[in-house]
Amino acid sequence: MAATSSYRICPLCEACCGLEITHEDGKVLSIRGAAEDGFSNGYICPKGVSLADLHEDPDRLRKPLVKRNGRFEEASFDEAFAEIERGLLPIIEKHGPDAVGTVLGNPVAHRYGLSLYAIRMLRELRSPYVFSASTVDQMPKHRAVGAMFGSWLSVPVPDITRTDLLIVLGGNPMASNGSMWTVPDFRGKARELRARGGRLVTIDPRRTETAKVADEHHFIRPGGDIYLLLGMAHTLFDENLVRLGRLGEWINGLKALEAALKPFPAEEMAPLCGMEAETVRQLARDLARMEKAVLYGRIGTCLQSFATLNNWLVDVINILTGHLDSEGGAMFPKAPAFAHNTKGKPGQGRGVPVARRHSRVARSPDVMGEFPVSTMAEEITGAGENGIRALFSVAANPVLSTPDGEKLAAALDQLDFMVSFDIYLNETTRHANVILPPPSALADDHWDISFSQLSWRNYARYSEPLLQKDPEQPEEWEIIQRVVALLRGLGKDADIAALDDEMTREEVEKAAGPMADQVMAAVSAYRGPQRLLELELRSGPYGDGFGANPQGLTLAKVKAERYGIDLGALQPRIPEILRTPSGKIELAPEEFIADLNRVQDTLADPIPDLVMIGRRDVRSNNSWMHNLPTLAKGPNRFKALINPEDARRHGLKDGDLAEFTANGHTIQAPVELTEDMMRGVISLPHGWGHDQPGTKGAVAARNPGANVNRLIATATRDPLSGNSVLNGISVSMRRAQDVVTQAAE
Ligand SMILES: Nc1nc2c(c(=O)[nH]1)N[C@H]1C(S)=C(S)[C@@H](COP(=O)(O)OP(=O)(O)OC[C@H]3O[C@@H](n4cnc5c(=O)[nH]c(N)nc54)[C@H](O)[C@@H]3O)O[C@H]1N2
Ligand SMILES: Nc1nc2c(c(=O)[nH]1)N[C@H]1C(S)=C(S)[C@@H](COP(=O)(O)OP(=O)(O)OC[C@H]3O[C@@H](n4cnc5c(=O)[nH]c(N)nc54)[C@H](O)[C@@H]3O)O[C@H]1N2
Ligand code: SF4
Ligand SMILES: [Mo]
Repeated sequence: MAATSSYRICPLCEACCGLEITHEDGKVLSIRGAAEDGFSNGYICPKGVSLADLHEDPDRLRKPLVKRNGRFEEASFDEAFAEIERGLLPIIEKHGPDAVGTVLGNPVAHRYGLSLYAIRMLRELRSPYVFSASTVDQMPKHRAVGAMFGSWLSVPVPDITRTDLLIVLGGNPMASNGSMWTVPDFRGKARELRARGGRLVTIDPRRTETAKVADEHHFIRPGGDIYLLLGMAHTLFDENLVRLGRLGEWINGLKALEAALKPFPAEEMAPLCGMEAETVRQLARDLARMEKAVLYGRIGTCLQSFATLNNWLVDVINILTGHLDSEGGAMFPKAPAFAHNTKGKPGQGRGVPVARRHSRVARSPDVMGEFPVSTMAEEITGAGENGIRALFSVAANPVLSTPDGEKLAAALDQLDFMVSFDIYLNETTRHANVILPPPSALADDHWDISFSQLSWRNYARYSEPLLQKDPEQPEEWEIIQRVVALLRGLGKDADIAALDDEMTREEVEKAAGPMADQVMAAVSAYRGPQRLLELELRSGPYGDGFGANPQGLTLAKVKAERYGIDLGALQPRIPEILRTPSGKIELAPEEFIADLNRVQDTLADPIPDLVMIGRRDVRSNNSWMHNLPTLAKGPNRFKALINPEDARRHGLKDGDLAEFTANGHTIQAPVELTEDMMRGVISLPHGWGHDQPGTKGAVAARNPGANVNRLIATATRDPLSGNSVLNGISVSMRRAQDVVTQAAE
């Protein structure tokens, strides 16, 4: 076969770049950014290039693993499903579905088949014990926008190509490529912003890669964002800068907000966030003064105790300065498929449910249908007879990604049965009884199920499978559908195509009522996740309405355009997007106002001597891409960045190995001295610690790093969202006794 060039949307991070991949006989020859893709304009990062490594990685699982007598053995899918039937079903029969927990990891959001069928599995299982990476990440954002706009995913994103001022708080898009904001080629867009006279400002305890391409950078004390944001919001009222504009008539709670902000003037807040009062006020004035400006907060604002309040206040400030839902401000994307905020009656809804249930041990409320992932270990070991006895881990590595990995690993060992849907035998899946691997990502088709709802521009893009999968190997959705069949008691040999037909039909009946037959007939060309996508596209906001609007989108039309269909720049969506019971933006939700009391209680707290925060690197991705040679080469990335003054105080020199202690655990990391760090702050990346016995990752094991999450206790959360506090952790630091200076390669 001659070399072919195929278009492929990168499934690795939120930027969703379009790639051009040449391949021949199942081998990847080259990967580059697709220049003609108007969404990502040819952008690609080193991780995108490493898709070839991922495809070839000899350690990536091709066959299921089944644990027998404590050892993993390769097995056929048939044997693996038989093992699940034998090991899992009796547990459910005896203890009910509540005995089964599920933990979903980050790649679930990046693979639409996995995402849609994992949801189907959760519905079938009917256990409330669902956990995910969202509660060590963006849950505070969902909690905030849910209360304000009535839908978990109505997240406004910066309209970067039209703004004149972008303030980035606690995000580093130059390394992360953007998050809760799909913005491929942030660097290029930031450059254009500055070229047209606009300004980029960063606020971060580290002078980051993004700070280095910005006009202005301010250090902020970790966890200090709440004081900064309160001081800014206070300033807007204090200096009479509030301009609601068009949104005025869609707002509830302005007076309550103003009253609640009274105790938080910039002068009192500034020392608590480590900034000057004048800077806090000036930032508020700059936003208020500019016609097109936007404040964007990301993970730095989420991994702290007042995370929901931070995320609320970011949008509050955008609203008070007239920048929400307006050109060049923070705008709501309108996705062509799967968006809750394009369904139902426009402008009003039921809002979002919270605290319908509470976890058994910590009594932590559910948010977005989940309990905090930091409660998972105690829900296994501490809930007695009623605890979790079996677990599904779906593309998740919580032993490295969630607080106190050691405690969680011990809890996983106490499970009666565990099934992992995963591509690696790693720190988490090594605890499983069965691991079920999907085919290579390059053998899968792709639609951005989550990120089309967070995009800098509205677009419909789809990519076909690029390589043929092994015919013996089921697709990932088929693997999950077969587990669903097991849960239904249909046995491992069930006809899953028929079951998929039946379940899809049930879903269509709910949405289309008496039209169900017609709708099912209209989408009969497809099956599996493609059929669900076709249904969503055609019934979506740009869809053909199954014929009612012949100009509208169908999957066939999207497929016919190699680089997708441009649906235009972001447009104002208020009031249409609102799904609150009042039909208004709730500016001052009661629970948020009440949580301000907790802020007042902290005003006199002492400031810790040394705290740890996280960091991302362009050549790394959470915990699972450390086994790919193209990314692993170059200097060691697992190192602690510290300010030279802190190093001096602790007798450390550049390159020394230091010990960091907290939560009863100690880890070691080499230190790098840099003025880029704020004093009193140490930056260490998460996702390392590949030295566990019984894992399979030869490249990763050569440079294992250590698991920073061992230093973090499970109990510290933002009470409103259940999100873990992972940054601003007080640690002690000293020089390691036996210094093994690791020369950087
Ligand atoms: N201290 C600290 N901790 C953090 C963070 C931090 O900033 N600081 N960040 C947090 C954040 S934002 C996140 S999102 C979490 C991530 O937390 P997790 O989602 O638990 O961790 P990942 O490292 O993304 O692990 C993904 C897993 O999916 C598997 N996988 C990859 N692709 C596929 C696939 O196509 N199918 C299947 N079935 N499996 C696949 C990988 O092998 C791996 O086991 O970590 C969090 N942890
Ligand atoms: N290359 C690469 N890209 C990734 C990932 C990856 O691991 N590697 N992970 C992906 C995932 S899962 C996510 S969620 C996104 C995250 O995307 P981003 O939010 O952009 O993530 P970070 O690069 O960790 O940037 C967070 C910044 O917050 C700062 N910070 C820490 N504590 C505080 C604080 O208390 N206040 C303030 N204001 N700032 C603070 C940190 O110094 C850091 O610069 O990235 C995604 N993209
Ligand atoms: S920025 Fe993200 S989506 Fe783009 S190539 Fe890199 S990993 Fe893939
Ligand atoms: Mo994340």
